[in-house]
Amino acid sequence: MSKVIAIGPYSDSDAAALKRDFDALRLPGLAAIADLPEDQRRAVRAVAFMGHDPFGGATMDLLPGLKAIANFGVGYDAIDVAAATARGIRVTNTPEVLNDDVADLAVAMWIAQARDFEIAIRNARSGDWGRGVRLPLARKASGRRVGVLGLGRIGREIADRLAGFKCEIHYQSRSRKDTPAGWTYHADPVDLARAVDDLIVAVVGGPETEGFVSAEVLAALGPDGVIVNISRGSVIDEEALIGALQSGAIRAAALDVFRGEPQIDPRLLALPNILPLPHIGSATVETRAAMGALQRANLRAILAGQDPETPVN
Ligand code: 8YV
Repeated sequence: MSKVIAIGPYSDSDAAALKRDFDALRLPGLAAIADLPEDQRRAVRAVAFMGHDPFGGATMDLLPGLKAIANFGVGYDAIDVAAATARGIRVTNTPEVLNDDVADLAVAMWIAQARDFEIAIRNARSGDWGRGVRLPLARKASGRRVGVLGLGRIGREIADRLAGFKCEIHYQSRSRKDTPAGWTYHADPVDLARAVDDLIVAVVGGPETEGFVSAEVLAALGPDGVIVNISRGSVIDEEALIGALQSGAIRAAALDVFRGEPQIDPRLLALPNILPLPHIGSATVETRAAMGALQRANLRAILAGQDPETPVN
């Protein structure tokens, strides 16, 4: 009987490694746990979890021998960590190994919106260029004043890249960070938005940051502002964002994450001034392989009674 359950859309190689290393039982989702025979549920010691469906105490209670939830991803807002801790369950995540990919994507999205990639690609692909259809001029990206909301591991990588684009860097974090000279700290997100041209959201998801990017923050960003979100959909008040994009209160948005994803609010998709992506921040062969290896190292450690490499609790 399998001691490990694997849940999520793993790559073929990660799925094969979970099977090879742990004889993991693959399930389509958390809901399928309830359908397992009781002796199988009792045998489970660890869940290799990938995804964003809420993993709460009631699900944990279906697995009375559970010792570990090894999350495939740095963000673990889907997992009720307090409920896990109360049950003696270790939670782990996969930090650091995805920083480059997520930061690369954030900067790419920011440039894509400054330079109006979507309109330009359509112009070339459709043959409009050949027919002499002229494009409106885009905006310059280098040298803009950019605010990074959340200067954690990924936020810092984004800011370092933006510094290479000669941007003026502003950031908001719970506390002032040790940064290169000239980076400006703002305690309040509205103050941050007021001080910059564009805003990149890199703060962790979860209840503490729910709706952090409010209508007030968007208004403070202003009609030339672009907002980029590579964090979690929950961080932005999506109703306020839709209103701001419709009214022109901000210029554009580039979003890799959404409330209720993988469904996207049709009102957002109807807007010409958003660049939507299907949560691909860490989705490269190299990074997903590193995330999978770290997830399995954490599982191996906990099942052997040792401390995991990257514990959450
Ligand atoms: C997901 C992510 O892990 O790391 C995170 O927090 O959001 C992503 O890298 C990935 O989408 C798999 O669920």
